Amino acid sequence: MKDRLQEIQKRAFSQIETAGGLDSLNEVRVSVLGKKGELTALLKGMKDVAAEERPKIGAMVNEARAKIEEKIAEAKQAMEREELERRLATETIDVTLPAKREKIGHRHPNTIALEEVEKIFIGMGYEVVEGPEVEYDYYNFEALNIPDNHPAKDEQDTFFINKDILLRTQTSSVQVHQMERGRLPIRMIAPGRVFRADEVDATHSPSFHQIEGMVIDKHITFADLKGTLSEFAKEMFGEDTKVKFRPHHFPFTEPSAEVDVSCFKCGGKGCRFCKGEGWIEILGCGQIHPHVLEMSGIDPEEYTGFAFGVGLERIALLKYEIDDMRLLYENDIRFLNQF
Ligand code: 2U9
Repeated sequence: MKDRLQEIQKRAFSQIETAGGLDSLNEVRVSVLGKKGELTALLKGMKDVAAEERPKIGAMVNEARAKIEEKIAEAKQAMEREELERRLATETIDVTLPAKREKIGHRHPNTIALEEVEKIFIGMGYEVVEGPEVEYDYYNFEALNIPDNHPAKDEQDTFFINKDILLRTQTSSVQVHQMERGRLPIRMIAPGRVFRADEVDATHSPSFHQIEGMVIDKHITFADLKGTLSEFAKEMFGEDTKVKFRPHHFPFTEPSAEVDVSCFKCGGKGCRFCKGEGWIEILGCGQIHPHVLEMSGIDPEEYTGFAFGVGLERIALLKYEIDDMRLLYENDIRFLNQF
């Protein structure tokens, strides 16, 4: 028994010394000390040993086990140290290499244009108000002087959810809610997403964004409207921008106008950008129709007001000289990275 023990220990030591790595070291451990290992088998054979000899032999087996375990631990430590030294020698870091530039997100051109418009109107004392995208027919059409039989209702191809509920076609509904609250004066802009059953092309999308504005107070005149929108155009497109008001018709405003700005590319001489016109249309506006004020409980004899609407995408396309609206929705990172 004693000889057998010495032989196992001797062989284990030599296997540990020649082990080529942590895996083969583990193999030695399992084959000698494991459940089915040689040393364990030896212990099982103790039943054949004379009873008085057993404590002595048991102590010898335990001593051999401890020595082998110690030897394995030493070998393992040496291997790990060697591995560390090898990595330290080969894995060098060149601290003079330039750092990798972290990619950061960009604001969408719509967002940049919206924030710019908001900043201009906030500077003039307006508040920014938002409202629901799903609306009652009443707030989207009727309260804006567009009754059921009005041709404008057909022009704005509408996504109806049921007979009375729809996806708003304009953010004017937000302004109607604000009027109904009855807190005057009002000076607000209503930015947001609107929906129209349009086919997608370079200038149309079934979902786009508007910014509408409204002022209601005593003694508000068309001169206030002209002054406000001229100031907006100069701040948005440059100090030298000229503004032209062309008569137009909207059911919710009377009188109504469309506003052109002098082309900020050629200064009005006429170029490819303004299609030789020298002018670019940017928004619609007008004095709020007395009937619209009345329907929301505001006395048109006491209060007057003006309103306007701009297409946000239109502003973004003009500002950044983008010639296809679809680029604003595709989220192509190569496009967005430019802003
Ligand atoms: C109330 C009363 C009047 C809002 C107005 C326009 C003129 C206008 C278009 C511009 C391009 C919509 O995005 S677009 O297609 N809008 O021309 N909007 S006046 O008038 C209002 C709004 C609310 C209670």
